Amino acid sequence: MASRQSENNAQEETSPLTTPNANIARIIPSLPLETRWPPFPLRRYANFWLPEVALKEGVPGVHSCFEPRPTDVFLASFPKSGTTWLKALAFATLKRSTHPPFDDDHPLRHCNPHDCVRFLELDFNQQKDELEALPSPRVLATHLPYSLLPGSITGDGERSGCRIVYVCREPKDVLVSSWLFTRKAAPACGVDARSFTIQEALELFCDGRCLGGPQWNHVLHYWKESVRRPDRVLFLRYEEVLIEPEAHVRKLANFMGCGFSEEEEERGVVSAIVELCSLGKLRDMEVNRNGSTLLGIKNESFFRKGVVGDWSKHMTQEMAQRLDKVVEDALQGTGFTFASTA
Ligand code: PAP
Repeated sequence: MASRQSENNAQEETSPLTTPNANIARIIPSLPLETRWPPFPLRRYANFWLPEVALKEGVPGVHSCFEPRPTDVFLASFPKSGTTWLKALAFATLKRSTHPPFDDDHPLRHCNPHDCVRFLELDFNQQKDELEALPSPRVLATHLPYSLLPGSITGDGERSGCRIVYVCREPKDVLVSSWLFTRKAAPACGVDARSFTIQEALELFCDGRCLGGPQWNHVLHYWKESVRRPDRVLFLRYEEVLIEPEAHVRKLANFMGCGFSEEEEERGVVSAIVELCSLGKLRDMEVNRNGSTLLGIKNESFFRKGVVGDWSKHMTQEMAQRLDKVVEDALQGTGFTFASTA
């Protein structure tokens, strides 16, 4: 029990961590292993449970070879918190002069958002040249915890770091979305996860033993940085973006240094971006109905209900209270809460 409390303790997790380096790969076999959340084996490194494959290749590659540009924008999130949506909104906003949202051949009409905005740590070594060839300003994404991003991105010494946009979501909805996604997507990785129950997922999630977990520590560290450096880290809440998408697109644009002009406002560019990136529109596109992207996972798996509170259809009140209590205990004294302040 003592070790679990220590694993979940938010104060401990957000203290400065040693910088990972290209040697992570060598110590992987000695790191704690978790194989119960399909489909990937996870290893506990620097207080977070991460896919073994990302630790072997992506993270060392990012730390040793990735060269951020001052104009880069990074979209960060814990998995199943609104990443796909944020990718679409940020890409459509930042690239609107080249790709106006009204265009019939807008990239989001024939590519999945995960193909428009790549994950940095996924196959970094394979996509290095591709990422380097992207025109500035680039928009890239990551599920890595803040403490595992290279200092060249977060800012160290003389460097002020890149802009980071983080999207967070209420833990019970994240858990249910992750669990359903796992069952649906695992077969693409050759794993049958039909017998993976919500009870098993809950236990693992409460212990932080899921991809990127503990979820609340992932969120907390980005939130703290957004309070410390609001000009560099923008913290968004999925639930609030759902309520006021246009206001959030304007906020996103201002933060990325490409605020909307009056003329654009008059032409309805903001609402066109929101419409283009809406769940209904994206889900209906041919590429998202029949295509596949990341690791061969079907694009349709990234678009489900996109609502607040769907956890209640899959979890009992007792299960919900258990997770709420774990999160409440872990966040005690941090000043952060998942309750929306809007
Ligand atoms: P990822 O981390 O694997 O990329 P991510 O996009 O963060 O996944 O999460 C998927 C969730 O975002 C799904 O939530 P649900 O399971 O509760 O329904 C998905 O439906 C939702 N989502 C995807 N696209 C949109 C969108 N355009 N608008 C609102 N929600 C969306």
